[in-house]
Order: sequence, then C-alpha cells, then structure tokens
Amino acid sequence: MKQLIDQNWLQEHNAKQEAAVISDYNALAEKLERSGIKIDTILEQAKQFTVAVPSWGVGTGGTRFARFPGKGEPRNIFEKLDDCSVIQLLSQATPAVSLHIPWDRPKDPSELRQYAEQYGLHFDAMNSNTFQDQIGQEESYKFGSLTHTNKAVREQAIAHNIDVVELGQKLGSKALTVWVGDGSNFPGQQHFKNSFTHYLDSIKAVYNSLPDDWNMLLEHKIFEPAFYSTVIQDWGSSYLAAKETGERCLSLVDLGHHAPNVNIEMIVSRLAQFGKLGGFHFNDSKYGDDDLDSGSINPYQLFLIFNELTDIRVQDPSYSPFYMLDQSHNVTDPVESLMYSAAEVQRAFVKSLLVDRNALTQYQEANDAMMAQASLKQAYNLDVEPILQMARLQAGGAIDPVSCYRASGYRAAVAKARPADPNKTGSGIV
Ligand code: LRH
Ligand code: MN
Repeated sequence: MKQLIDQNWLQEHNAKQEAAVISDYNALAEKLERSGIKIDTILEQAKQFTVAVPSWGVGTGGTRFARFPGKGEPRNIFEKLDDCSVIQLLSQATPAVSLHIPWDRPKDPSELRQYAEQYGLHFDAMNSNTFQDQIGQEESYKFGSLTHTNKAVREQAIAHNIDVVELGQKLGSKALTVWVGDGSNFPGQQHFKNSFTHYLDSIKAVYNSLPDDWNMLLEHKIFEPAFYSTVIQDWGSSYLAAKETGERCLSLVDLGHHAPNVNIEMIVSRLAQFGKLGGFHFNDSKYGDDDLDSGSINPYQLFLIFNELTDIRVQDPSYSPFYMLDQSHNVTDPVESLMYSAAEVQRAFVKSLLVDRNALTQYQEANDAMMAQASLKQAYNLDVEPILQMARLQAGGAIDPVSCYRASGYRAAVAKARPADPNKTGSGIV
C-alpha cells in the first residue's frame, strides 16, 4: 500500500512512547478489571471504529468574511486524497472519504477510485450541491432547488442528485447525503406547505433512482443560508420526509445544525427508535453552524450522543449509521484537526462502552437521579487515552498523530510541492 510517510520512520517515532503506552494501558486494564471489564474487548471495538473525513475539510475553511489559505493547500481531489491518506495512516480511524460534487467531480471516476485504493481509502456517502450555481448552469438556485416554485429548477436539482448517485456507484459509494439550504428570509416569502410538498415530490424522484443497496440521508439545518425559514429545518421535517419517501431514506444529524442548547442526544434516541437515524456529521459549535473540531467545545454532549448510540446497539448490534466529520478548519492545519477530531469521536465511542448499563437502568427505574447521572460520569471521567494509543499503535498508526505529523515534515513538503495560488483567497467555507 502506498504511504506518504515512511512506515519505518513512523515506528521509530512511536518507539520513544511505546513503553509509556504499555504501562498506562496495563494500569487502565487493572482498573477496568475491578469493574469486571476486559480492556482487550474494548480495544478491539476501538480498532473497528471509523469515521469518514470530508474531502472539503482538508483545505483551509473560511467564513463569509474571509478565508486565509494555509500552506500547501490541496489544489484538486488527488491532493485532497494524499492528505486524507496521511490522516488515515496516522489515526487508523478514517479509511473513508466523503466527496462533494461538483467540487470533487473527477474526469475519470475509475482513475480516482484507483488513486484512493492505492492508499487503502474508499468513498463514503456522496454529497450533492444545489446550494450554489455552477458556471453555465441553466436555472439558478437563488430561490431554492428541490423546493423551487419553478418546476424546471426542481427538475435540474433532481437531475443533479441522480447524476451524483450514478457517479457514486462508479466510485463504490453506498449513500447520498442531501442537504438543501432552501428557505426564505422574510415572513410571507415562501408557502410552507407548498415548498415542503415540492421537496417531498423531488426527493421521491431522487429516491426512485437509488440503487437497491444504497441509502439516502436527509440533512436538516435550522438556518443559513436562509435566515427566516428553512424547508428541512429540524429533525421533525427530516423524519416526516424520510418516512414519506421510503425505507432506505433516513435522517442525518449534523451536530451544528441545531439551535443552541437543543438536546441532540434525545433527537438521536427518537430517530433511532423509529428506525430513521441514518448518519452523522460530527463537529462542534458554540453559537451557530460553526463547524468547529468535534469535541472541542462540548465533549460531554458528544459522549452523551454515543451513550445513546451504544444503548441502541445493545438492542440491535447490527445497527451501523454513517459516521462522518463535517468541519471547517479556518485557523488550524486541517490534517491535524481531522486527526484530532477523529480521535475525539473515537474517544466518545470508547467511553460509552464503559457505562455500566445494568446499574444505569436500575437507577433510572428507581428514579435515583444522582446515581443515574453519576454512572454516566463514571465512564466519561475515565481517561481512555491508553486504549486509543494502543489501537493506533497495533494498527500501524501513530501513538500521537499530531506530534508525529509535525515531526514528519509533511506540511512543509507539500507547501513546496503546491505553490500557493495568490488569487485563491476569497471567502466562504471552501
Ligand atoms: C451544510 C453542510 C452540509 C454540506 C456543507 C458543506 O451546512 O453541513 O453537510 O454539504 O455543510
Ligand atoms: Mn453537514
């Protein structure tokens, strides 16, 4: 398998930390043993855990005000995959990449597929884009896409989504994520029922084109780019649309797409209870759709979401939603942020495995609020870093991905190989 960081060099870099990891791991093993938990069974699950990285996340992100490109920005999908291969090599938790079309449209899909496979990468859910107008596009999406009042615009948006599915099939993907920013900025501007009806008809047309082994993931968002109403503004509209559309049409929860303080872990439980929880876009936020690094602002919420997911898997071990990161890296090296965020999501998952669910159920049944929340905190307060480090070490990754990446000189090397394009400043998330 092709690697952009030498494996021997990586092992030498790990060697300095290996003894400490083994000692910490054994100490944690003894501690968990006292609670009847076999650390190796947790380690195995940690090693199986993966989260997809967004192709649009390896470039420097920005806001509507400005974007300050970093050094060695990837200039095309192949350089994005080079960076994704380094994230996977060091984190050993991100073997899948989620593409966005047309941003990542390849001239030759099989060439792109082979380019990814040389690194051991594959393609996760495909993302369509009817929130921007492309050069030469017939109809504009200024006033919406799948929900536009003009049938020609809706048909153009439907055709684009079907085209993304066909491309995804050639790339080996198994899902289409549909996020539309359709909505209004002023009361009265849009008819709520008519626009939702257009959405249902349009998404149904896309669903009918879906291969039998594919899922379609509907992504809700409370606001932006629309600032008064958004057609798929919350889990309720998403659930209704998924239910109306078909069995393999599910809801996707982007953590940043909710009003501040919304109880997202409860939404996760509701959607799962009714068989419509299809996937996640993990990130973190303090105010709006900030797309900050996962676990960087509210790591306890991330843990509580995985606590619900692990509870669901206790009932249904085959349950496996699509896990993706969806972040915008405005002030950090995107490779570092994506490695660190993948580990934070993996950490939340591992901690959720350490919750004593029998004890929790008893406290809940007994309405012992103190001990119920304490049994969650007991797992959350455990330092599971030795398990994450051992998982990476045993899988051939880096014990400490960020320090290893910095020592590798990868960023400096690509900064030389990818001279900055002085005209590509601008603004916007990508
Ligand atoms: C919308 C969103 C969506 C992507 C876009 C890049 O805010 O979360 O998932 O298409 O970001
Ligand atoms: Mn998203």
